[in-house]
Amino acid sequence: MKRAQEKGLLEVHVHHLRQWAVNEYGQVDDYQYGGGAGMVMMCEPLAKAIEALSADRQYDEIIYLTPDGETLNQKISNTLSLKQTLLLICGHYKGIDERIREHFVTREISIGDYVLSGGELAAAVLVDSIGRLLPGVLNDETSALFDSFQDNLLAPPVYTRPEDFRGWKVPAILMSGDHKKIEEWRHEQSLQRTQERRPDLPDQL
Ligand code: 6GU
Repeated sequence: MKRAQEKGLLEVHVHHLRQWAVNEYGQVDDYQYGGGAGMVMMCEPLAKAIEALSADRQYDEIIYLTPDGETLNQKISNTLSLKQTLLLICGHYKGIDERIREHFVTREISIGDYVLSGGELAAAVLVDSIGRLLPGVLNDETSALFDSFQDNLLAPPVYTRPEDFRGWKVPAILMSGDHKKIEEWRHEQSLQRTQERRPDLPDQL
């Protein structure tokens, strides 16, 4: 992602919510109505932040990173990689006031069924997974075309030198030079792997 930014393919701007705090103490959260443990991020700092940032850029999506959002997958990353400008909101504590979700947020994304202490790592994951799909970020060798999940298939096993390591040999087919057979073998391995490890993925054929 650093190289992508240096090449001008991607810009990431981080904004600190305390810039839009409600008082001189930098307050951006408060107790929740109805009682209960945990602080909630207040409407005013978030609304002001979103409005101030929207004056400089037209956002295609305003995404709130939250464990109760839609679980991130390759299809979502592919879709988001086609957008020009995204605003990612990282929550903390118990989350953000529901009214911000209703009136500003256009999409809510989780990175999996576990809880993080804040949305920042989730945002970093999302930026990486989108960023690597942008034209020019990956070279031919690392091309995203053959990634696991790109067709709802896991990637096949890979090998490099030596051909024999401690008596553990590389499958003979890979040494055959028969590219058509090799591609067939790889596809078969992908199918097998997907069936064994991820029978929950939508059908491949
Ligand atoms: Cl997006 N945020 C937090 N705090 N925890 C998470 C998450 C997001 N996705 C999975 N766990």
